[in-house]
Amino acid sequence: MSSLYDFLFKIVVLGEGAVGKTAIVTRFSHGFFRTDYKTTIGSQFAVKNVDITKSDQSHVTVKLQIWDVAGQSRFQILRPMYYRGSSGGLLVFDVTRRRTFIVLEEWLDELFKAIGKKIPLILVANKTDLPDRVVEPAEGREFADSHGMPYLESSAKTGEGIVDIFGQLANVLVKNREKKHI
Ligand code: G3D
Ligand code: MG
Repeated sequence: MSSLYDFLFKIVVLGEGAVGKTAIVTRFSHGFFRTDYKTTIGSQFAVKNVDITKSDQSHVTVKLQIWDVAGQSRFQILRPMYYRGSSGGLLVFDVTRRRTFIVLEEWLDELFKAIGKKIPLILVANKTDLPDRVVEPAEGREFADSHGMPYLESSAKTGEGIVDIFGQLANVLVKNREKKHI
């Protein structure tokens, strides 16, 4: 094949400030966790290829353009611009801060208003390495079920769950795209 990838998708990473959006994207795209990066200003994106094995056992390469959007309210006015054209996303909360879980609905609204349709999302419960967890898996799963999205847990610090999150999202996006072309 002449191209370096079979599919290209823009995905957005949403959630309150400090839930770990930048840490998740950095861990996935560069393979490390660092604590000295600056708070995301506005938005930035990373690019990474993911290999998917389809149900017929064929392989495809999916290029993900991952937009890490600033969660702080002062960036609210800018965010819709970054959401446009996205095919899917990650909705992230911090299991040690209940507030970040309670506001998930607002993030869904903001995204939906900006792009005018539903797109595949994965609910990501991050910071599972920390001992002071307050949001239980059952609560996360219930929210995810009620919105028809998968629920996955992660720690950007240890790397647990990170590759799986992007792999699952890429899989769903490829399936969706192929359905449209039948
Ligand atoms: P954001 O992009 O959603 O705003 P960041 O969040 O990725 O900037 O992360 C916010 C803080 O949480 C950072 O700490 C980061 O190191 C920490 N963090 C992110 N993910 C995890 C995780 O899975 N486990 C733990 N223990 N910490 C995490 P600092 O102290 O640098 O502000
Ligand atoms: Mg950030």
